Amino acid sequence: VTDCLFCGIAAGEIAADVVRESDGVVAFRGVNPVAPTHILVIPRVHLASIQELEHEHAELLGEVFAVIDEIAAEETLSGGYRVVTNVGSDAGQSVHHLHWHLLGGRAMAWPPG
Ligand code: DGP
Repeated sequence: VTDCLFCGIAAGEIAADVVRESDGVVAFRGVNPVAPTHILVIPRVHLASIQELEHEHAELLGEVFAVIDEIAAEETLSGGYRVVTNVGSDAGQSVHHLHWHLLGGRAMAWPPG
């Protein structure tokens, strides 16, 4: 989608610190990390948020979580980690291309702010 930052990163048109890529997904380090490991996992296809997921995306979702698992092992997040996806303004979603935050490397508070 034109003017979508994460479509630009997925296409390689906008620079990012990409840590993993596959047919369906791209993972890269976010700017302004809020944890020692803060990686964003996105589908290449433009979806605004999980609200736009359909049954046809089942395989893609499997890929997303397989990639998260692989990155968590690579980043040696053996103490655990958190996976978050923000939807809409109450959750503070600022980029409207579906993404999961993989956060780790420090203890997390609960409930989240
Ligand atoms: P959210 O608030 O859930 O929509 O998260 C947006 C994430 O995107 C946040 O972790 C910061 C990251 N981000 C925003 N702009 C850029 C950018 O230009 N490059 C990279 N690598 N990450 C970005």
